[in-house]
Amino acid sequence: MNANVARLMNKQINMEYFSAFLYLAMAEWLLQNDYVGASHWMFVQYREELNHAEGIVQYLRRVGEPVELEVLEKPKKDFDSILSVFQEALAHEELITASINEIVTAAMEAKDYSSVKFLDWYVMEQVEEEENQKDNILGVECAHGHAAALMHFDAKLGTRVFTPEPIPFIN
Ligand code: OFO
Repeated sequence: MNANVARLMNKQINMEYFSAFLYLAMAEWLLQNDYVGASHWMFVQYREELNHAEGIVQYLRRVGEPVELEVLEKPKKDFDSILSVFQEALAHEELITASINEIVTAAMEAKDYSSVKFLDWYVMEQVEEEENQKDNILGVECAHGHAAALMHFDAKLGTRVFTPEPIPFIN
């Protein structure tokens, strides 16, 4: 594998594990602030991120490229409101999208077409990731600070079910 592509893939593993840590920290803040449903939603997201990280780990193992694990940054634990949690989650997902796009560009430049194909799933997953956070922001905004409406939205978030997503060629 091209050295730059391998470096970016390994960096992405770290970013996906950091996403998991960040969402676990958000889930904890939400729980401590009585948003039980939203906390559950974020906990499901935490588990999804572990799956994303593992997908890249498994891909590197299959192509014989060494996996290099780095120290994880400490996620923040305090947030201003449930709205700011989802806004920060969206900003984080936009960062992840840019990072995935950077690997695809590097893989294309290196004519590493199997990596380009593998990353297809991640490219489309990012559309969903950003969409989810936008929906969450809208859900909170539509409640206009009314406790009953917010509780209703929180209950809806509590129905999210974790289903491990099959990552092509890996799961
Ligand atoms: Fe792994 O997609 Fe979110 O961060």
